[in-house]
Amino acid sequence: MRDYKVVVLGAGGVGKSSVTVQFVQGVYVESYDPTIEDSYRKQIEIDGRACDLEILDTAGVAQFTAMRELYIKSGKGFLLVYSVTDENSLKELLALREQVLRIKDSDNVPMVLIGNKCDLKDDRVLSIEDGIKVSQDWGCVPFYETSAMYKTNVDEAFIDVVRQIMRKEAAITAEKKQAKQLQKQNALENSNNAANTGGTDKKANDDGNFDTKSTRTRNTKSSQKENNDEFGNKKEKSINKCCVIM
Ligand SMILES: Nc1nc2c(ncn2[C@@H]2O[C@H](COP(=O)(O)OP(=O)(O)OP(=O)(O)O)[C@@H](O)[C@H]2O)c(=O)[nH]1
Ligand SMILES: [Mg+2]
Repeated sequence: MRDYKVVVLGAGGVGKSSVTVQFVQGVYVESYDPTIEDSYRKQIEIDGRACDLEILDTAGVAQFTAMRELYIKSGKGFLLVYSVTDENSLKELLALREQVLRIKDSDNVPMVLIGNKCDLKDDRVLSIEDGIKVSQDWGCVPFYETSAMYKTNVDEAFIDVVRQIMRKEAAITAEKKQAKQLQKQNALENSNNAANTGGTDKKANDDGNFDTKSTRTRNTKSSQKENNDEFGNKKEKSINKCCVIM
């Protein structure tokens, strides 16, 4: 079973704990008890794959946020939560996202944007469009309006971020596999090349016209030709070949 570490971030009181507890335990917490740090585990099957989720519910209130950097370092995916009833909570997320990207040193971090408390119609100060705009500014980060109270879009948001982590891991694995294959192919070509060079040398010997230098020069040239792209630029493979021959 694969481990997926998801971190829930956002300003104080936006509903991070309520959303998390609704997802993990299926209950709604009415009371407000500011979080210092809570960790949850949930096993879930996503796309036929068993996943072990570790969810870190972080503090939003300023006096408890000292550990944020550590949480971000350890997280693989992030739920960035604001409340549709609190304009400042969305503004705070902009800085939080910057912090995530900086610490992860990447623009490609599994992430969802959540506008929580969408059931509070009378208290709403941020529209769906406000959320969509931010999601677009962030390069079309998936955006969900949620209600922890009614469990609206809660599962969907968590599953989305886990899927993003899965996709990212699959892409990294595929890249590694491709690099390995390329390495193997290069090694094979190099050894073939070395064998060819030996063969030509032997023929030259048979003809009684032994000239290692000219044979090598000829091989190098032909290697260079076949290893140049259509614009005459050297392909990386040719560098390896030349290294072996020379
Ligand atoms: N109506 C409504 N109230 C919500 C919703 N989500 C959370 N609340 C309420 O908002 C208050 C704060 O929720 P929490 O989940 O504790 O907020 P938090 O983001 O974890 O707060 P910190 O831990 O201090 O950062 C609680 O009283 C919740 O019951 C929601 O979707 N709808
Ligand atoms: Mg909390």
